[in-house]
Amino acid sequence: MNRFTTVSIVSLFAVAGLASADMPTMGGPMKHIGVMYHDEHHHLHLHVDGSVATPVLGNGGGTYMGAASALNGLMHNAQYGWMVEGFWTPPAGSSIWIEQTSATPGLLVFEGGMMSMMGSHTFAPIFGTYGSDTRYKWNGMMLHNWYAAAAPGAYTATYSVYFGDSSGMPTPGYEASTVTLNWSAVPAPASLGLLGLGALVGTRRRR
Ligand SMILES: [Cu+2]
Repeated sequence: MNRFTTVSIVSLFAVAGLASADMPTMGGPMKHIGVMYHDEHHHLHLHVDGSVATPVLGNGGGTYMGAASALNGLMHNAQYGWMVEGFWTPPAGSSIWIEQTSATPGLLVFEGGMMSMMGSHTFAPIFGTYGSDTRYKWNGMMLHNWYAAAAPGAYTATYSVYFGDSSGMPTPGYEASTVTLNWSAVPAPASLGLLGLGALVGTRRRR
């Protein structure tokens, strides 16, 4: 075994080690859904940041440890984040609820959180994923959930945001607001890393 072959094997192990210890990445800059409440009109207002392009469900083939393993083998993205805008609180006795009213079949959602607190992300299935409740009681902290899909294509999900009691029953007298989010799922060229490594081995051997 010559010196160059040894180097190649070491780098192969290094690459494999990094892949398994990886945390999933957002996939791009944050794209916030601003949630405002106009008390004088008793209605919630939603605004999606239009300055960030449609998120891409990508990075397929990643292998993650622990709770994040929910994303293993799936294209995924966490750019969309629910964010309270302005200073307001829900009406007395009410919470903010987010209900997924429709979505493209095959779109999966897992519970995230703030991107700066990855350890707090549960990756529990939400919004109807794997039979979970389509409604989610939101505590008002920035919430970047993980969207995932196994098949390429265009995906959408529509949400109704409203004030409700502890069981999710809408609070009378307050209007809900709806928003539709979009993604495109584009499979990553999974073999690229290995091809790159192969080229590296070839280069070293030729010397
Ligand atoms: Cu954010």
